[in-house]
Amino acid sequence: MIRDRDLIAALAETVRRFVRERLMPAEAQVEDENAIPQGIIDDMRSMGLFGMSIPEPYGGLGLTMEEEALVALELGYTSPAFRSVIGTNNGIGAQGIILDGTDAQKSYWLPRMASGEVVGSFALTEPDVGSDAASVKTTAVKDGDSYVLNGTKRYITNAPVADVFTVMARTGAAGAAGVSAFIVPADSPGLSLGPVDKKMGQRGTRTCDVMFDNCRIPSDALIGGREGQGFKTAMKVLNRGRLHIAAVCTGTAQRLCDESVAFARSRVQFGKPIAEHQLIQAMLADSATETFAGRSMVLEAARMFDAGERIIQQAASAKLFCSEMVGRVADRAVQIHGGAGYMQAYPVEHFYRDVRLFRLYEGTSQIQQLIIAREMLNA
Ligand code: COS
Repeated sequence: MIRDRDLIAALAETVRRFVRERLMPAEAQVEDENAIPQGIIDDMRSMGLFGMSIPEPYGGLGLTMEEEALVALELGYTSPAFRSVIGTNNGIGAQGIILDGTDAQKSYWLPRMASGEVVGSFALTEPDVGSDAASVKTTAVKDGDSYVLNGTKRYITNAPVADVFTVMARTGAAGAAGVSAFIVPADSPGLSLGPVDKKMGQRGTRTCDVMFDNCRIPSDALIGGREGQGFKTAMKVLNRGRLHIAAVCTGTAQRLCDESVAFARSRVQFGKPIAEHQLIQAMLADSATETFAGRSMVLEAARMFDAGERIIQQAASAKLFCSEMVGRVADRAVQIHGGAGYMQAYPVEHFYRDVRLFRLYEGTSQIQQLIIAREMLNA
């Protein structure tokens, strides 16, 4: 749902200009330094991007899912690390509080996240728990007015810069019903971070382990004030997150199409630009068609989300299709670039590595297939 077409068109246009004038020129620097320049983070803060999906009463822009998807399509056009700076505050780091938090939790944390003063992060995955998210082993044991957390979370996006974590931990028996979600400030005693992970791509986005060693937090840190709701909170957060990721994938696919067209026009072989060779045209056409399909799918699923429909299947389908699709588009982009595509001097080289993650996080492609089939069979 788009509430005010002119307003959202203006926001998307502002983000498009920011991406082209500010972010794209910094892509090589981010690759080299594995960090986002502080000036860019400050600009994102002043544009309100940290709070684009946080409701207006809490200081955010309160974008609907369709509006958020339109912005994510723009942000996807550049290195994914830039989007990750604000990704957790709008997505998995804040949505648990937005969806299921108490009024006090929302009033305290959301304005701080919306302004970018506080960076949020989402801690579900563990060394032995990934796809089987209901099996979290990190424990939270009630002790008077506190909970005491013990365990390790793994590959946690933005953990090295996070001020607060949404942590899924076990308060009850085995399975989904024994999982609760907590808001854990990064400076809680007993919380420590592992070394920054060395990854295949998405340089500039930092992940690391988060360890809890008798980490004591007040009992009002329990999201929603009710035990046993954490798995459902996490799943609802991921429904929305998967649509967002699908939009980012599609934005990246558009960038790869544009890079491919530009290269194909300028590269001359057999006496003419390779764009005039039909085998190159076939790859361009396939990539453009798939990108259009992704865009259509994301926006339709986002509209359904805004209409309050059950979109578990559609979110999983969009994530599955768009993450696999951008992998194919990146592969063709490298192919069209030929040897140049293997060189770091051309952006398609890092996008080829960057997009690999989209098929893994927020649920692998195989998990999306399981979710889609379950929804079909249980209907
Ligand atoms: N949206 C809303 N609610 C959901 C849901 C979803 N997508 N998926 C499950 N639930 C609810 C169920 O309705 C059920 O509620 P009831 O107890 O009231 O019936 C509850 O959560 C437990 O669900 P279920 O029994 O289906 O749990 P499973 O262990 O079978 O879930 C999957 C299996 C694969 C769906 C789940 O573990 C999953 O999504 N894994 C991937 C996790 C992931 O994306 N990890 C990446 C790390 S985060 S970057």
